[in-house]
Parts: sequence; structure tokens; C-alpha cells
Amino acid sequence: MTKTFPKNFLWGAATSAPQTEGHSLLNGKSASTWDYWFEIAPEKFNENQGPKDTSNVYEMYRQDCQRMQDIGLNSLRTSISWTRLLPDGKNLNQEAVKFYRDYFTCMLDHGVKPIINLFHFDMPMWLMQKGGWESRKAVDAFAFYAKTAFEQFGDLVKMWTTFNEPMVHVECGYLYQFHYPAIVDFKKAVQVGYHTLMAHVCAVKAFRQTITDGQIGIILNISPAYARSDSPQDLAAKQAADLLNTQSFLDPAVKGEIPQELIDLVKLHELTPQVLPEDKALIKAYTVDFIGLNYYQPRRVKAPSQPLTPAKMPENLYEPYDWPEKKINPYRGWEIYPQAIYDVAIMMKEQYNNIPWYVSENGMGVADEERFLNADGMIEDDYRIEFMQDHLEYLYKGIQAGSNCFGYHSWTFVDCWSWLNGYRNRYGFYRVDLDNNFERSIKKSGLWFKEVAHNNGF
Ligand code: BGP
Repeated sequence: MTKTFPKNFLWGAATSAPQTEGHSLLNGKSASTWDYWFEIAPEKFNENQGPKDTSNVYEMYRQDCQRMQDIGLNSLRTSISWTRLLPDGKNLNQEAVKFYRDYFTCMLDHGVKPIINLFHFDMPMWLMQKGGWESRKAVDAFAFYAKTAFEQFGDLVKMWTTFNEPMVHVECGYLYQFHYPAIVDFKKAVQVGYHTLMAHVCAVKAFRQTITDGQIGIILNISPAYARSDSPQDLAAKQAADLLNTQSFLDPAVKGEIPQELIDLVKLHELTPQVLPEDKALIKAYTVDFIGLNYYQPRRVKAPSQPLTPAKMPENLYEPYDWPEKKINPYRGWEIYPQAIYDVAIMMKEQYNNIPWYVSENGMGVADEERFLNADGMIEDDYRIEFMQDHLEYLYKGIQAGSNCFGYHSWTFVDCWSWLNGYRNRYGFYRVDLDNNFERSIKKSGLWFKEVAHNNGF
């Protein structure tokens, strides 16, 4: 039986400015924390691959828009680089304005709806030197940047998002050392998360004051927690994991409230952040129009073996549980569990007022894909097709059950740079040849997706 998706379903892909544009210190752009970190510690990055020359979309966007159309994408999410648009945080870089206007216009000319995100882990270095998200100043700086972007591109872009995976810069930067400043401090992590939430809220406020014919949302990473057992200890671990990682942003973004249980939890562990008296009303007033959820893997949890109050790390509240039956993507080390997409769809329906949402990232990173080149020079990535199809099956089931999902974006369109992992794992519908001027070539999954998009299902 054919599975037909809702009318006007978005079939597309997601990517980001820092991972694809290249020209990271050219054309007026100032340094982000990634440029700086690579300069001082290149050995941390896979094969010394830094952010400087990522995939060269800055020069190749016209041909790329054609490639989007060639495989039937009707939408693409990428981001604006804050440090390109406002290199010093105040003054517009006119070359950046021209670049983004041309890029977004070109997408539209090729039938591709741009969904534009404002922050994808790329903190300006000038702002990091003033404390980054630890400082309340970053909230105002971000709101100014957001307003500037809405004014410059609001005529072209009708769907906006404020942040990509805000929990990731919190945990990677302040708990697990995968992002600069790579410190380990639970209390600071909570403060950084809170300021990020307020930056999001203030950007939504700026949006409501600037744009009347568009929609705004936020992109969250979703790893629904599954407890090892139904014991009260394991279930408490699951609850703490969901409160900290999912409800922390999803509840205020959709319902205009930080859950009381989360407020109580951070208080119990002496992690309460500094807040301003007006914040609560702002959070209430500026909720979103839609949600994007990036889904890669579930979170299996069990009761902590070293519970601690106050907790020093999240592991004192919940611990990863190694589920013996798990299926794994060995390259990325992430569990493959498509069933969770159905659970997420039902969660959005039942716990989040059935707000419009879409799968804003889903995909499979694989290393050394040249192994799968066929005689015609095409990568036959059947594993990726299977991965996406399995996830789409469960998404379809969720939609059939009434969940208000309006699209599916794969990560990603052309192979891109991935932070400390450089170009190790590839995700694209198009291969990027690093030895040959970033030349692109279609993979089998790109042709498969074209069929799915064309048929609005499979
Ligand atoms: C998401 C990020 C992307 C992208 C993707 C794949 O969390 O939004 O930026 O990188 O994951 O993960 P990775 O590149 O770490 O393999």
C-alpha cells in the first residue's frame, strides 16, 4: 500500500552556515568560536579539518539550488552566520546582505522554500570574549541580530527559526567539552541554557514586531528518554532526563511556561540561574508558531549509580543505559531506533496542543563512503535509504494517528563539515569531493528521495 503524506508536505534537507559556506574569515566575516578554537587547537579536529573552507556554498550556491531542484526538494533549512551579517555585532556587512539575498532568491527561483535559522552553534568570538551565553548581554545582542535579519530578509523568507538545538551548545560547551569554551560546570550550563531561552524569546518578540506575514519556530534535538525498567528510581531518572533535555525548551516555546518540576529540580540541586523579573511574562507572551525536531537517537536511561545532591553532573541524576538489544550505527555510535519518531509524534499531539511541527533533521552519518562507489562513480548508500525509509514509516504512522507534522528534512543536502568530526562522517544526498574543489555528485539516496518527494510518499 502506498503511504501518501499530507498535502503540501515539506520534503527537504537541513544544513547550516558554518558547516557549508566556507569563506569563514573572508568577505567581511569575523571569527566565531569555531574559527578561534581551530586556530588555537587544530589537533582537536578530525584530520585538522577546520571551519575555514567548508563545502564552499559561498561560491557554489547557484549550482546547489539547481541541484536541490534536480532532486525535488521543495524546502531547505540553512542558517545565517551572525558573524558574517554583523561582524562586530552592530554594523551590517553589505556583502553578506547581498550574498544571503541572492542565495534565498535563488532558492525561491528553484521552487525551494527557505527556512532560515539564526544560530547554529556559531557564537561570535567578540561576544564570547564578553562572556558569551553566560552573560545577559548576549540576550540583547542576539535580539538585535534577529531583528536585523528579519528586516533584511523578511520579504524573501517566511519561515524562521531562532536556534538549532540550543541544548547542544549548553551541554557540549559547558559539560562535555565538544564545543568551545569546553568547560565543565553544571551551574554555568544551566545559566547558559536560561540565557539562550531568553534570547529565543526576545527574538520571537522582535519577530512579532517586525514581520506580519511569516512564521517563527525553534529547532530542538529530541532524544526521548526510555527507562531501563519501571522501578521508581529508573522512572525518576527518565523524568529528570526529559525535564532537562526536552521540556526545558519545548515547554516554554510552545506553552509559554518553564515546568514547575524543572524549576524545583534545579533549585534542589542549587543550580537556579539568575533571572529578571520581567522574564516570566515575556516567556508567556512570545510562544512559537511551529516546532522543528531533530531526531537521531533515543536516550536510554537508568537510575544513577552515583546519585548526588546537589548534582555535579547530569549523570548524578540519570545515567546512560546500554540496552542489550540496540541496533547501532557504528560510525557515529548512535542507536538506530525509528520507532521513537512515532512516540515523538504522539507526544506532540497529546502534550503540546498538536502544534504544527516537522522533522527538521534525520539522517545517517557514515565514514569512508568511497567504498560504496559503483562503476559509474555513484555512491550506493542503500543503508541511508533504509534508515530514512524506516523512520518515514513511523512518521507516517504518527501522522495517521493525528499528529500535525508538516514535513521531513534529512540531514543533509551536500556532505558537510561536522565540528570536531570534520568531514569524517558523511550524511549528504550529494557527495562532496574534498580532493577536487568540493565537486558534488549525486548518491543513490538522492535519487531515491527524488522519487519519494515526487510521489509525496512511497
Ligand atoms: C545535529 C546538528 C548538525 C549536524 C548533525 C549530525 O545535532 O544540528 O549540525 O552536525 O547533528 O551530527 P554530527 O555532525 O555530529 O555527526
